[in-house]
Amino acid sequence: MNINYNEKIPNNVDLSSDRKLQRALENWQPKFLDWWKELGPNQSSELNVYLRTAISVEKQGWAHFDYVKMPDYRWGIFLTPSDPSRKIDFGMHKGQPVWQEVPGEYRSELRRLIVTQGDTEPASVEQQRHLGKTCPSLYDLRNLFQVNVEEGRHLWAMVYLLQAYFGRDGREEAESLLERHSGDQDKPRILGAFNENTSDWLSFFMFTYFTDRDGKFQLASLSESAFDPLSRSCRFMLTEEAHHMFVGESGVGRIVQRTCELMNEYKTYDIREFGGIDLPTLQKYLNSHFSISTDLFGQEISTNAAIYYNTGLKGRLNEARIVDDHLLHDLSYPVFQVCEEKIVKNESPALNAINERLRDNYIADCDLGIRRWNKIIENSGHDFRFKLPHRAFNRNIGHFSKITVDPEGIIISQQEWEKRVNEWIPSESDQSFVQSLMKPVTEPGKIAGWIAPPKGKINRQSFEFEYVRFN
Ligand code: BYC
Repeated sequence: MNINYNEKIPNNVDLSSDRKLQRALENWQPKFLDWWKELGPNQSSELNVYLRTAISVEKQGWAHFDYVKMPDYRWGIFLTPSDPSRKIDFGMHKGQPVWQEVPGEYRSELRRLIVTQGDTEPASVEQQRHLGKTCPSLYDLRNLFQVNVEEGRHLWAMVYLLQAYFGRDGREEAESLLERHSGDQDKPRILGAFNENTSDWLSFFMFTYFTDRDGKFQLASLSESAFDPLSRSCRFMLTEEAHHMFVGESGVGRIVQRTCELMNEYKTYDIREFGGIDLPTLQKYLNSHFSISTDLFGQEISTNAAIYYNTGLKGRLNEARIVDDHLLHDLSYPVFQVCEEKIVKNESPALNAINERLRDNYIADCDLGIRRWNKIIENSGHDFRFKLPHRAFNRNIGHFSKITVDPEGIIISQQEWEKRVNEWIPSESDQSFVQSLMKPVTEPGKIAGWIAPPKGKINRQSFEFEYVRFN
């Protein structure tokens, strides 16, 4: 079904045929807009931004680019086309047709998964709301806003599921998604990483590289769900998510590029006084964002995850491509654990290790970008190399939250940690230095001194294009 843009809420779910649901969503819409105006990008309502809007769910040509004032962005509900022959690929219902309704016995687990996913979307918009004031270029400002409106749309995707399939509870949850706020003392966002500050653009690029990548892996697992509307929502969200990770990878890559240029120009690693971010500081930001995002995969051994898998609610990455029985009752999986003051790999029941397996997939994917950033350094003639810290480093969730570990994975005392932590994660002075570079550049074709201009284009528009108009 095509997307209908004549309705108040653009959609490809035939919303007009369900008046009750349509009314419920139209009732939620002004609340969403109030939230956007209050906690979305600061002072952005009057800006004309060159944004892409989804106009179809087909792989080719799904997006349309034009200037839009963000409060007028057409947030809508888009699911990938349904496949009537789709069967459940894993768990106790393997081989049965997927569900078009929520089975009563799984209602609360499914709602919890959808609420957790939904909660992260507006949280990230809240975290990034002040960044517009210090954009390094119009190109970057536009990318920030693109990410923000699409996170807003991802919230719509989850709110649609809650309102369409969970009745009154779903409507209440949809309200709560706008009532919890990132960093709020009384009503914080659900997952740790979404209560952290994203106060500078280096943090934004690291966040879109590492934390949005958790989004990619979680959405991919949820897209395996036996609950077909959730699966189809997540599949389309993944299409948009790719751009967010591109923003992260290319953003960090451009900083590394500029850092190397300054190192070559001034023949020193210590380029802070020349307005660049030195490589050791970048490594500290990387350590911090990687470890916070690694927490987002939950406990290494998780009965929740086992239940989600066994009941068909949440699968593994690319479930159908994995060669095993897709039941996992008799299989094991290697899990890092603490044993006699050392971190070792132990075989654990595979069903309980679902979170850890996804974390492994994630870490391998994170490493690919690190290699590309290292290539930039290598091509500039320098020996420094970035490295992902050990998965046990700086953790707040799971086995490793109880111990202190250096980036190499060696267990150290709390005292040693406190002595050395500033070598590994950004100290207050590192953060103030990075913050001191954050001065807005809003002239088309101009860029801040700590980041290189992009090589690529947005919809064939070059870097010089006026991506955001201020009048
Ligand atoms: N922070 O058995 P466990 C995205 C809690 S990002 C705080 O491991 P489970 C995006 C847990 O709630 C993707 N608490 O739990 C990115 C549980 O509490 P209870 C978001 C945490 O449920 C950028 C207890 O610890 N989507 O899309 O198996 C921009 C036991 O843990 C945390 C999803 O996450 C934490 N990090 O695993 C915008 C997918 N971790 O029951 C968007 C949906 C665990 O003891 N969520 N706890 O009170 C899930 O699949 C699961 O909820 C999790 C946690 C994998 C997150």
